[in-house]
Amino acid sequence: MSERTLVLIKPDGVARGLTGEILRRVEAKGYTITALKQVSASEEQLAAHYAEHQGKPFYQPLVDFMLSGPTVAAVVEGDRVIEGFRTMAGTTEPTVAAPGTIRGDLGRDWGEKVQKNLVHGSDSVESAEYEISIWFG
Ligand code: DAT
Ligand code: MG
Repeated sequence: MSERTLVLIKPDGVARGLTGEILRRVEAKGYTITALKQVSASEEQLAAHYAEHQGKPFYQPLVDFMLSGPTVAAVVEGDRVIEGFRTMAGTTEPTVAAPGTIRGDLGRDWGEKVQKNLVHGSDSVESAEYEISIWFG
């Protein structure tokens, strides 16, 4: 069933010049990019996007990292793309993400205060619609 998801290439991915490589993987898989832009996220956007994590110890470092440079935001469509993109991204911590995944192949940095894991993908239909509204209005 076709659905859509929000994909973010986080500031580490943009800064390392991996935007093209990550979008190439999305397109090679057969998904369709239906909206795409580079944005400098605001604190308000990030508070909404990461509302579920507010109060956790990694919340402020995460927000500060997301404020550290531009992010590329994309709406991606395809059959079961929500789960499919998260599989392509790999597990949250890039140091242990599987080879073949974006985080496993390209990611490396993970610490108490720095979580550079290159990409975000929505985790449900509801969060996808919510997050697309945050990033694309
Ligand atoms: P994901 O990005 O895999 O969906 P998530 O939604 O649980 O992971 O968390 C959002 C981001 O927050 C994640 O990409 C990096 C950071 N994060 C999550 N869990 C963390 C932890 N235990 N320590 C530090 N940062 C964490
Ligand atoms: Mg998440």
